[in-house]
Amino acid sequence: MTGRRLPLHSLFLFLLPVIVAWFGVSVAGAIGLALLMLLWRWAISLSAIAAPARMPELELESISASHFVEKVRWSLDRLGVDYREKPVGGTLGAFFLGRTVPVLKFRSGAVRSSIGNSPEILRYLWGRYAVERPDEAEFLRPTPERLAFESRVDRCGVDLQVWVYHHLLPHRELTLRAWGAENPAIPAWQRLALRLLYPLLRILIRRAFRITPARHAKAVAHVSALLAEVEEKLADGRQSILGGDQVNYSDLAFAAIMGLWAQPPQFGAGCADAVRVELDRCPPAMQVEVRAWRQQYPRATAFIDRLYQEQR
Ligand SMILES: N[C@@H](CCC(=O)N[C@@H](CS)C(=O)NCC(=O)O)C(=O)O
Repeated sequence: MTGRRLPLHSLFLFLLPVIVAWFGVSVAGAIGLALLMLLWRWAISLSAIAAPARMPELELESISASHFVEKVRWSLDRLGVDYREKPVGGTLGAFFLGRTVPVLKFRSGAVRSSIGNSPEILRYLWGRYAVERPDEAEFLRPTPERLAFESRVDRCGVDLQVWVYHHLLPHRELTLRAWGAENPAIPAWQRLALRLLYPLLRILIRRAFRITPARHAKAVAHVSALLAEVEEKLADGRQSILGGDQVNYSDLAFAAIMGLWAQPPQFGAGCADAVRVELDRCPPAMQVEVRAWRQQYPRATAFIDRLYQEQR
């Protein structure tokens, strides 16, 4: 649990060649400096054991607008556990650190551990809280049917990333807003980096998601197929998509992932307001597709809206 001690060390590591060149340090001096850096690093490891940095018990690394984050955030809120959310600028983590969000960090003994990937995070929460808080955690109970449904919902989550970028990427200001460039909760240097790097990030996103008109059409078809299936299931008046009257995590996952296009006002429970792009500001073709989904799948859409209104 090194806290802020490691970033400072890393900064000096990058500066070291500049210092050596600037001051014309000799070979022996450069070796001495390298040894000092190693000693410093060792001291950080020892200090983390002797005096761990103060950290919240649970920390959720997020991108405020992310529907995968919302799936986990909603589950944490429903569990009623204390956690701190740490939002970062959209795409920066993926392209510069090689990781996606959500990431849940937590204290485990003397060290700090982390889990990425929303399904694994939910399994961790179930494993950890099922005994400690059985009533609150019951909604997280995994069953083969729920797990299978969740992975289909998650695949649609990827389709919705293709869908949203297909529509938003040509619009710089809208995309930047969604990434957090206007979100005061995100460090100013990240907001600036988003603005400066936008042309590069746009190319990288296009490549990463292989965004083409054909891929967009496929994404719409996949999302529509899942909505149609849920529409049919809900026809018998059930309260939970897979049956029964008790909402479980797979219902929340469905509503959170679909929340990317349905945009219920409660999405994010206040954490995503500064990145929201209201429907009437969205490109017309995007508005048409949202309205078509609402019209064609009224039960599924009402389910998302109601779950957000009543349970978020
Ligand atoms: N399978 C992952 C998908 C996570 C994912 O794709 N997250 C997106 C945000 S929605 C992300 O981190 N993108 C990279 C970035 O924007 O830095 C999960 O379920 O957590």
